[in-house]
Amino acid sequence: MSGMASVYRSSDQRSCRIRDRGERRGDVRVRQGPVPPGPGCRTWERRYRNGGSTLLGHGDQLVFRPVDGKISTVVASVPMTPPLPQVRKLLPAALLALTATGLATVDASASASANVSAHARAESAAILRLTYENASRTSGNPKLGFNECCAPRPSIQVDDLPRTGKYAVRSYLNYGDKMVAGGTRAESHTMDIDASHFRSGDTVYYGFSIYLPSTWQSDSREDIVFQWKPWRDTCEADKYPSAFLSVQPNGKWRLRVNSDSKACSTPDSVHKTSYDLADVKPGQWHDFVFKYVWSYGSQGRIDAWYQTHKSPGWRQVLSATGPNTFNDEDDTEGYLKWGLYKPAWNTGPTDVNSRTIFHDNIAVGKSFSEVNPAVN
Ligand SMILES: [Ca+2]
Ligand SMILES: [Ca+2]
Repeated sequence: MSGMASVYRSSDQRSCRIRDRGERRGDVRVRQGPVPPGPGCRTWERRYRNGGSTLLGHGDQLVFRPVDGKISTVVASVPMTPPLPQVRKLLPAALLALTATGLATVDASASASANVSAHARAESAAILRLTYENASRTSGNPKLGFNECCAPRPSIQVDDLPRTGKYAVRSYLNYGDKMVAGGTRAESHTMDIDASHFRSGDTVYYGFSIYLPSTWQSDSREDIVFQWKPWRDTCEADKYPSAFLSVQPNGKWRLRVNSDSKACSTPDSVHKTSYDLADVKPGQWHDFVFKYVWSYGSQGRIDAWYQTHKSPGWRQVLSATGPNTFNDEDDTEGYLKWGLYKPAWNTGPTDVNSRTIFHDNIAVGKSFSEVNPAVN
């Protein structure tokens, strides 16, 4: 197993940071430090707990691997050309595509980068929009990540059953699949897509559409199909998602919201709230739009709208105020995951032994129209 981390300068220009890209307890986690004299973060040196060290530049990608299941070793650092601009989060989609093209040395082919640019021009001003219309499970975004098991059997692949256009992404999970990132899952994630990250204080719209096959059977335990997941703070052993959408045994779409005003969250300190949003309808695309005012305090708010492709007509299904995320350190943010996560299968069987689900038109933006999953 390997992971990724990024080195960058803080928004106040006064510190350098490396962000943890791992989910496992003990994955490398390097704290921020002051900007050194001279070239600043470019010559910032950090020592890891195993005694290793490396020189890293601003925006460099850092590849690491766990040793003995808990301590990481730097195995390579990959300079980026050009370095990422500080204001990446504010760049329009077209410029984001150019930034992604600059990452081609990491994991993107030239053709994939070209597709990113084409998509950015053709589509809305959304911060992120994944339509899968280039017939790739990355939707042309080389920084999209996957938590999956069981090669060569594909867990996550593009499929010609779309909400709009020609393609969507299909996630498949089987009881007995080897656990990945601490659970039984087949999920796409945006850990390395900084523009999609969120934290307390942000106001963000999210849109996506989910299709359940007509053969979908009710199960005794939930299926988690979309997550808003923050990284851990240094003082935290593990962490719940801030929110996740699930299919419940009672046939409802349920949003679970977890929040904590304490800086160092423990399982006992987290406040949990659940909202049933709508009925689950196999054989239909379910369109969702969420507006989050992310806050670990009373300013938090979640509005949600819903429709199906067979019964178009948006209706608001949630208007909830109050805390909806965690009190985290300045450089701790959250990312998105979608697909299938079946926590019950970590420990035993349930009433079903396999699951297939489809997602399309996953978007992050500043307005309903930017993220509307019913339009291409
Ligand atoms: Ca599509
Ligand atoms: Ca925290």
